[in-house]
Amino acid sequence: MALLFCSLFDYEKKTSYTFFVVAKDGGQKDIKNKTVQVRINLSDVNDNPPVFTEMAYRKNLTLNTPMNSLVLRVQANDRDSGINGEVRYSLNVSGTNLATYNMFRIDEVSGDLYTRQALTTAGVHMIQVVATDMGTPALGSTGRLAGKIRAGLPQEYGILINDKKDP
Ligand SMILES: [Ca+2]
Ligand SMILES: [Ca+2]
Repeated sequence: MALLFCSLFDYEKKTSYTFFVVAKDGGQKDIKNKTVQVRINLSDVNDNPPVFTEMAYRKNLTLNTPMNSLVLRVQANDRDSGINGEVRYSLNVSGTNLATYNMFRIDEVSGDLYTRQALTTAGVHMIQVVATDMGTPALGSTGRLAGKIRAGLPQEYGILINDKKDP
């Protein structure tokens, strides 16, 4: 006996299926039926990358904000289960000016972005944050942060994050 399925299964939509299979004997008289219940449990595969919750984050900070100050929390959600949906954050050194990269650090679990040093100079900074799940193979997304420290009043630090999935 073979079962043919005509649609794709998606663990994120339904994790198990239950149905009945009826077996009939081939006799013409006194036909006997046998019914058996079949249950199929699906396993999750890592088919969803983390997706940042916001297209743009904005935060004002005063000039001379001290080191180890919380700037903002970035968050990316992953629809997969278990480690396939567990997200880790990092700053992308290759996509960020080294001086800017050295000004910030990110908590890899919480996504909290902190100042690594006091913000003492005005300027525009571009930061790339990467959200990666822990599946095998891992899937990732890149968030682009554009930060601006203004010297004049009001002094502020604005950050934009644009979600851009890696190809
Ligand atoms: Ca999945
Ligand atoms: Ca995933």
